[in-house]
Amino acid sequence: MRTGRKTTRAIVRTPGPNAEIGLTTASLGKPDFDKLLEQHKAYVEALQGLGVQVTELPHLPEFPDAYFVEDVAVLYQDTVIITRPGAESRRHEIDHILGALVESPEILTIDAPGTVDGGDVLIHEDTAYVGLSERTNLPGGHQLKEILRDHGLLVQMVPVGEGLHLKSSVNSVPGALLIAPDFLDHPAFLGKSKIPVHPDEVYAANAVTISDTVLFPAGFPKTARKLESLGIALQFMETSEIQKMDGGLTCLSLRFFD
Ligand code: CIR
Repeated sequence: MRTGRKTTRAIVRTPGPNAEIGLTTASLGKPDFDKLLEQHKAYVEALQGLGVQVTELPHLPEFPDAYFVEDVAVLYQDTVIITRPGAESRRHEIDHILGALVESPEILTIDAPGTVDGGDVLIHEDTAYVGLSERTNLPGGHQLKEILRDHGLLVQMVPVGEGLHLKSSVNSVPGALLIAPDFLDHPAFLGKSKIPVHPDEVYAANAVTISDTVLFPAGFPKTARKLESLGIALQFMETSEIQKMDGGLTCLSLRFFD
C-alpha cells in the first residue's frame, strides 16, 4: 500500500550512558546501555535501508532524554517549529537542535507559557492532531494551532489522558490511523480510516511510517498480523530498552518528507 509521502531525511541523536537517569513512568527497570545503543543503531540502519539520509547528532551529557529528538521540533513542509518541551529537565534540549535545522526556510517557536512536545503532534492527511497532555498545554496547543492552520492544515485538539504523548497511542500508517482502543471513538478522528491495535498490545500503536514501510515494534503479533493482512509492509524493531524510558519508534527521529 502506498502513502505517497516519501521520507527523505531524518535527524537522530545517539543515546548516552546517562540514558538511565532520563524521565520515565515505566516500571520496567533500567535500560541496558549496550542494548539501547544496539536498538538505536538498528533503527538508524532501518531508516538508511529505506533510503533516508540520516544526520546523527552526538549524545548530550547534560540531557539524558535528548535522543528522543522528535519532542524538540515539529516539521511541516519547509517550516520548522521549535517546541518548548513540557518537562523542565528537557527544556534546553532545543538549544542543541537548532544547528541541525538552521537551513530550513522558516523557523518558528512556541513561546512561554506554552509548552509543546513533538510527540503530541501527529500530521495525517490534511489534519494536524495536537495532543493536550502533561507535556503539551493549552497555550502551547493554541500557538501550534495558529501556525499549522496558517499553513493550510485542519487542526484538532485531542486530550491525551493516559499515556505520555498522543503518538504513544495514535500514528499514521499507509491509508489509515493506527489507533489505541481508548481513542477510537474520539470525535477528532471521526470519518478517518482507523486500524485499532489489539487491546493487549497498546504499545504497538507507537509505530512509524517511513515512505511505504512501517517500522513496527517486535512482540505484538496480533496487531502485526492485522496490518499485514491489509497489505501494509512492516519492518520489526526491538524496542525493549526504549520502552523502559517511555519511548517508542516515533520519538527517535525528526523526519522530512518530499
Ligand atoms: C520523556 O519522558 O520525555 C522521555 N523519557 C521519553 C520521551 C518519548 N518521546 C516521545 O514519545 N515522543
